[in-house]
Amino acid sequence: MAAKKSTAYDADAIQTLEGLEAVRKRPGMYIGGTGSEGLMHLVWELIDNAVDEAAAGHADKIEVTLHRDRSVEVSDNGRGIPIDLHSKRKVSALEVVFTELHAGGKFGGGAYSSSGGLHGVGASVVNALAAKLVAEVDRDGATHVLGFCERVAGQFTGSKFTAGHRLEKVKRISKNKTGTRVRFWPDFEIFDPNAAIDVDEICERATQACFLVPGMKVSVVDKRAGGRKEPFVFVSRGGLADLVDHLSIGENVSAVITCNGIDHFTEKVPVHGKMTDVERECTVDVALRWVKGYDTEIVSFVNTIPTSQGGTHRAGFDKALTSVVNRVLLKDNRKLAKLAKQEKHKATKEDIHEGLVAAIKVTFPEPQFRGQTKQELGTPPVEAIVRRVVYEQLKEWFEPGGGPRTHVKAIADKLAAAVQNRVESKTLLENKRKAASLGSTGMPEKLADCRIHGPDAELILVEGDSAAGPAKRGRDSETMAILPLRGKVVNAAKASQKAVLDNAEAQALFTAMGAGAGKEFNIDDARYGRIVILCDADVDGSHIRCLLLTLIHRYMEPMLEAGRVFAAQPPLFTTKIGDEVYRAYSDEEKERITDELCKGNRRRENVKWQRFKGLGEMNVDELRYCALDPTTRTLRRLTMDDGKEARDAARMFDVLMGNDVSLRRDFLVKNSALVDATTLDI
Ligand code: TSJ
Repeated sequence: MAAKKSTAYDADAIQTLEGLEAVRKRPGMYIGGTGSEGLMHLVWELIDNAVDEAAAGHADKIEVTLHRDRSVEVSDNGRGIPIDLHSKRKVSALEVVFTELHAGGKFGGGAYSSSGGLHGVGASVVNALAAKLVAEVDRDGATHVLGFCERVAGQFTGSKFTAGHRLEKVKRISKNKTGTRVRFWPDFEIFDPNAAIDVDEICERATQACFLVPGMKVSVVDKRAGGRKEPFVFVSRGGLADLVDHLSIGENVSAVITCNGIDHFTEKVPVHGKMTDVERECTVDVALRWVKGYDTEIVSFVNTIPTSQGGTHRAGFDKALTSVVNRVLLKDNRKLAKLAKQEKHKATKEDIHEGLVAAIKVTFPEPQFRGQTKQELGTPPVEAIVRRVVYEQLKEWFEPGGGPRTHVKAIADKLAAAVQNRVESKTLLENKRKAASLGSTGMPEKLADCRIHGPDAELILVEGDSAAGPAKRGRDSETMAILPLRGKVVNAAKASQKAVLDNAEAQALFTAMGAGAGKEFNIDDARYGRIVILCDADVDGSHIRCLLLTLIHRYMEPMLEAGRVFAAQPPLFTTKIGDEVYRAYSDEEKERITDELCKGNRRRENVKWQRFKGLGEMNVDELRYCALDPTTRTLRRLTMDDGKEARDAARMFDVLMGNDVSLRRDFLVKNSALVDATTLDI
């Protein structure tokens, strides 16, 4: 619908609309795309604005409603977007927010100076990509409304729209009631018709935001067809301490420790083109705890923005932690006395990170970001501020009179063991290499090695001896090495480093790779460029694959990161029609192929599928076809996410189900991406 001519649309307004047209011409530049992800961006923009108002201390309730007509509404009980006339444009500030690119809610760093800035695309982008938008502001004893039809400001009355800049007062309300409500109807001329809003993703993001703004209550209501009946409501009183608790997996070593403080710094910023010193106040909030195990989870934020790449706040935290652990917590530790004589008793950052769960947040105006994706905090003086706060408060917690003694001792024991383990396992690994049943080549006896090593060589881990024979015969012995796994593979999610290095199967794998293990692993030394896991398609096979992947994730992570770990996927079913062999990797595929085969006048019951035999029962040709020959086999590339999933599953093996094997099987079948049939050819 075009703007009616009841109000003359002035030159300024037309110019601003041209700005919004630019967004419609290149939506990808502003929101990444026109699919579901792009649509989600618009929702984030509204939610982030409301969260910023709450983070500034002006709101404590946010409501997100997904309406049946595909519109989305976000409201808060903050001060209400200002409605007074904007000095330059002679229209309301509210209209400017929704029509001027980059005006956002930021007003040049005034009231919102500690908010995101960089991550927000601005509310005008929401309007630019909406067919219709209605903003309501509660303040000064009334509800004020401004609508936008195809980006043009005005008022909706029933199905009629009248263009104009004036806000309508639609209701008298209590003087104390304030807030902002924004509802928009995405323009499906721009968005893919099936672009959809994922309510779970909204709940997840809302939960995260709640940890950053303690006391803020977020509700998410899904009124769409098939939506959840109950609204999702979340609030965190403990903030970062709750977040750390939420991120803790497994058994805790200590309670959550919190540190907070405020300090100031000055920085030079251009004011009217002149470099001027301005003083900034910086708030530091940190929460941390150790859990059993070795995984590290450290998250950091500036204001309400996640900094996945860390930055100066994270650096200050790491430095403080390393020095306070060594100078206070582990000072004169008896377990480290022997190592102290050789000057090997100092805990490294990596030792201290074992089992650490931490959340770091700093709050200050106009943060600088750096790095390719701008997800790293750059502001230099923040490092020293975080370092001071964390050092001083952890020192107090570790010293007598601070935290509970049992907790302090448990942390000290854990970190002393980490130091010991590191120093010992270095020698252990060297000794183990010698002690393992190694042939004259220094390689494991059971390894059938290939002739050429390096990036093009491949190490195939084969479950069981019976499959190893055909695998050896069917491979290309130039570049493919076979390592049969006979014994039990250690569960690296739970075993100590020492127990892992003691495990014969793990040793054979590390020795064959020849690149060390754990922190010492150096991918450049690897004798093979790829690892291929070849296990049966049944539950036991998935279990072994899960353990191998967990082992690789913990001790050879760079291989996984570089995308050099694969799982071979033997078919689940085969059938032979004449001379032609058909293979199916899932039930659906089996049905699809049957349909295809019965298009003529063949009857379904004449297509007899054979369930996959064990790898050990395959003949050389079958094995070559589905696991060895690069031109015919199907491999699935395993990712870091698969590694994490395997680790979590491995952790659960007995945490959740004791030793009940059947339950464990169900769990594996349900949860493991390791048994799903997503495939990838290389
Ligand atoms: F994205 C958005 F702009 F559309 C939007 C903004 C959406 C939602 C749901 C909420 C908001 C929003 C903005 N909530 N609260 C505010 N606050 C202000 O814009 C505001 C209020 C008062 C003052 C002041 O200095 O008095 C300054 C600002 C920026």
